[in-house]
Amino acid sequence: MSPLVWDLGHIAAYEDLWCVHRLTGEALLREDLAAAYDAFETPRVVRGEIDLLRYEEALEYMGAVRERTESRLSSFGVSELHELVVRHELQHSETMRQALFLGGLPGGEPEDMPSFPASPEWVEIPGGPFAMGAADGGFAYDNERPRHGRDVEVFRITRTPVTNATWLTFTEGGGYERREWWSDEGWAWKEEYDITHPLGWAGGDDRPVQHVSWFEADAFARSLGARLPTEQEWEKASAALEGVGLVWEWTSTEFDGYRGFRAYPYREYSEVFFRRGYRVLRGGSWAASPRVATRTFRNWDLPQRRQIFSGLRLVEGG
Ligand code: AVJ
Ligand code: FE
Repeated sequence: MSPLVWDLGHIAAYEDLWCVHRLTGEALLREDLAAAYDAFETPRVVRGEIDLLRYEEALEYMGAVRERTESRLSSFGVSELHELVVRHELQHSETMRQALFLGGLPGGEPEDMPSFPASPEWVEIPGGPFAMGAADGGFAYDNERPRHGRDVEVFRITRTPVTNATWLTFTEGGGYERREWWSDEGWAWKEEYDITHPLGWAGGDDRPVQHVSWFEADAFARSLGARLPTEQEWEKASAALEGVGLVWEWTSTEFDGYRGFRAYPYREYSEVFFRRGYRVLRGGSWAASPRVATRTFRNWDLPQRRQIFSGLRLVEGG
């Protein structure tokens, strides 16, 4: 993860870049900070080793940027770029909560979560075509467009997320020892890092499991003769599901652009992550804003990641 102060400076730099520099053509407020707070020029591994603004300085920088943004609104109006920047900040608040979780600090765990049954109800989703992706009009990320037709076979999906209690059955039933339930890559990862349980347990038995990797989620599903949903199945079923938006839900789909994808407003938001082994997560989490996590929103992460607030639900058939 990044040091928390990096996120603060990055949120400010991103806002200045899009809400002032790109919108009006003016120079950045702090050109000297641009490289340090650019996610690609300064990747995570080095963020802890370079000079960063101290906490108070970062807040001051952020305040100055916000004033600049506001003062340009009267002549330039509110644009899609502003919405991009609002959602960017909201996404980074979730990233910061992941760091808080890893550090065992307040704010890294949900205050409360609803309860769900250990034996979930299965909902049948009829096969046939449906429109996938964000409709025209309104803000959506580039990777949610273009909206396009997809066909899925009939399948059954659990109405509610997998709970801690159900995960415990897997753990106690040899889930982390039964080779046949794991993919080759998943097994190698589990062995190398000696993984024997989720990275965290929040709430009681009947709360959604979180902090499981894609590798674990995939093995868990196989242990029950089920599988993870594809992202098109998830999106088609989404209106029939309960408990969406509590934990991100792993899908079996590798992150890629929809046919006809066009990068907007910059390639590094999504395109550079396509076909690089990232898996799509859907829904949202207790730490995510519903303004970001819509039913067409696509999150992605590597299959070994588990500091994220990630759980799953199951699918059969299809
Ligand atoms: C969509 C959560 C994968 O954190 O890498 C933040 C969001 N993009 N700044 C990420 C994002 C640029 C992105 N995820
Ligand atoms: Fe960012």
